[in-house]
Amino acid sequence: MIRDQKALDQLLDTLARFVGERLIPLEAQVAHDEAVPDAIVDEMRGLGLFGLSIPEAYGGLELTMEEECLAVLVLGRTSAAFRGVFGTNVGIGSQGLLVDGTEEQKRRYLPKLATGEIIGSFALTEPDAGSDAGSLKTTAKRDGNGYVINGTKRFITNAPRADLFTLFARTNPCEPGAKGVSAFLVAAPTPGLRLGPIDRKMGQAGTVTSDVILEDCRVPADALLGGKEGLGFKTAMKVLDRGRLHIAAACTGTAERLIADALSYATTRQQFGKPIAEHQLVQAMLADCRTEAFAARCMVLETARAKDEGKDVATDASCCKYFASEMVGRVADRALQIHGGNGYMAAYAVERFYRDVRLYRIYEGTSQIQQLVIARNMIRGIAP
Ligand code: COS
Repeated sequence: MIRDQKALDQLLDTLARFVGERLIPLEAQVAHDEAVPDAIVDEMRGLGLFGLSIPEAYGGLELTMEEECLAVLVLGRTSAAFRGVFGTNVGIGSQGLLVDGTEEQKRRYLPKLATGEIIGSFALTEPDAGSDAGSLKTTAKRDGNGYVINGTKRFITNAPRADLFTLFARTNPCEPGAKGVSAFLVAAPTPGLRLGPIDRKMGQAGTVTSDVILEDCRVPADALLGGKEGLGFKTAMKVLDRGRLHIAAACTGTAERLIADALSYATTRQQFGKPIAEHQLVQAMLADCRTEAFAARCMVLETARAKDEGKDVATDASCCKYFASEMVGRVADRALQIHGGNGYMAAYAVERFYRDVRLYRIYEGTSQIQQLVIARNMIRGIAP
């Protein structure tokens, strides 16, 4: 749903200029330094990027899902490292609070998340609980007027920058599955919470992840999200439904960037006496990229509109995440192929994007988990 086309066009225009003039020129530096410059983070704050999805009542821009996806399509046209800075505040680091938090919890944290004064992070995954999120082992034991949390969370995006974790732990040891899980709002620093070293990764240099280790970490009772035990798994699933749509938009934006780079290369690079874009086998690769990215764009925007209408989009969000993340992998592969030997060289952005996009098929639910969700919902008759 688009509330005000003119205001949205202005925002998208500003974002496109920010991406083109400020972020793309810094991509190689950010990959080398593995850090986004502070000045750029300040500019992101000024543009309201941390609060894209947070309601205006809490200081955010309150974009609808369709508007957010359109913004992310633009932001996806540059390195994931940039979106990584504010992405958790827009998505998994704020949405649990937004969908299931108490009014008091929302008022305490959302305004600061919206301005980027604090960074939110989502701590679900563990060393032995990845796709099987309901099997997590971290415990939160009721103790007097609070809880004591013990366990290790793994690959936690933005943990080294985070001031607030939406953290999932088992409050009912007798219930080994999803029903025994609760969500907590854990501030950092808190005694008993420490971070592992920053993970070394294949790509996405400049996005930071690490373990979050909890050793007798005591939190007050009002850190329990929504004030009720046993609802944490459902909160996580609702957050991921939305996150999957956001990621699908990011994948599609990145595919569109890669297509632009491949087209520009193909129309200038000469072989056999003419630009390689005039060779039909190169044209086939360009056409396949365009067709698939267009399909993903249509899927994402239609699903976003359905979500804005209040429809249950769990199945279609998984379809979008599954298709768009696999699609951008194929597009990156073809874009690299079009660049030939140059595509394998670090001097060309496609080499970096090829590594960066590999993660999209894994995080916020692997392709196999998306297939499982889609098929399960079809069998249960929840999805047509
Ligand atoms: N929205 C709301 N509730 C949901 C839901 C959704 N999208 N999906 C499931 N639930 C509810 C179910 O309705 C069920 O509730 P009841 O017990 O009241 O019936 C409960 O949650 C448990 O669901 P289910 O039985 O389907 O859970 P499973 O343990 O079988 O796991 C999958 C389901 C595999 C889908 C889940 O574990 C998953 O998404 N795993 C991937 C996790 C992931 O994406 N990790 C990435 C890291 S986070 S960045």
